[in-house]
Amino acid sequence: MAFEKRRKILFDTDIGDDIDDAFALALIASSPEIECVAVTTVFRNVVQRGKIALSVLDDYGIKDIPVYPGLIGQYGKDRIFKYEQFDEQGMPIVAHYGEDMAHYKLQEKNGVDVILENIAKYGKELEIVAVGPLTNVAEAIKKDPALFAQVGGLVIMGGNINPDVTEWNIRWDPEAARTVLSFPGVPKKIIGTDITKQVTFNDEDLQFFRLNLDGSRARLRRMMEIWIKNINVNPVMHDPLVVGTLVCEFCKYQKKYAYVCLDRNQNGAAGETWYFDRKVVCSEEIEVAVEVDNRAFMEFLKERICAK
Ligand SMILES: [Ca+2]
Repeated sequence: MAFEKRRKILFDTDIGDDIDDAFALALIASSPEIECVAVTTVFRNVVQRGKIALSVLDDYGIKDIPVYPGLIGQYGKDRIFKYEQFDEQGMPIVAHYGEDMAHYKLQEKNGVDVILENIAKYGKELEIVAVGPLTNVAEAIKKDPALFAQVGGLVIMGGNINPDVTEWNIRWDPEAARTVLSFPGVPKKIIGTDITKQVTFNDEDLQFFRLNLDGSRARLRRMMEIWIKNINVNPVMHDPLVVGTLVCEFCKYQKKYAYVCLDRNQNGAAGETWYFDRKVVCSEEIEVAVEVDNRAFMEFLKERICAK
């Protein structure tokens, strides 16, 4: 069922390594129900990520959504992927970045300040949609918790309902995830990989996107092919599902209390998300996705981002 109200969002993304962020941004650009006031990038080479974001928006005919670099996190210069290359300054080159994106210009302000400024401007009207490590969002909370408390909601891709599984976004900054998920008073929703892995392209889906991402969308197809070549599995639409739920309710949720594990040695691995039925220390209430209508979502995604 579609929602009636237009959703005002700020999109915080680590676009550029996994392919799903780019599809999520294409979905935002193709969805009149969503008004995106800003994009902020996070994790390592945030400038190249911003240029990739601008190129996707441009390819979808959107020129008025400003893109801001956020924080690189504590893993800025370590090798993470075996196919990874570095520039002359030792900064990792983002896999989906191409020289044809070099001319795009990011805004000068830092993403963390932009998150707070937009909360000050829009208050409860604004939702933050966070689909990368939660470094920027946590820093905004630390900088001005009273202001942050005025945001309308947080919609997060991350975690896993299975307590033994760590998920990328939480694992790369578990302290930030703890700060965000234990922040009281703000409505929160989270969709974990136990759900998002159900929206993986089957071979038919993949063929559809290969055929229909053409014209100005060919760059998105090129990024998809780079990802498939590097990872060698069909794309998984983690982040687009989160965006899709802003338009139609593709998921069912349960209210839980989320606890992010920071312990690297004893009681679990850093970045595990543990969900409880009642409040425990360092936890706050959150709606956790427990079910998805995966085929309905996939048809929606195809229709939206390949619309002629
Ligand atoms: Ca992401």
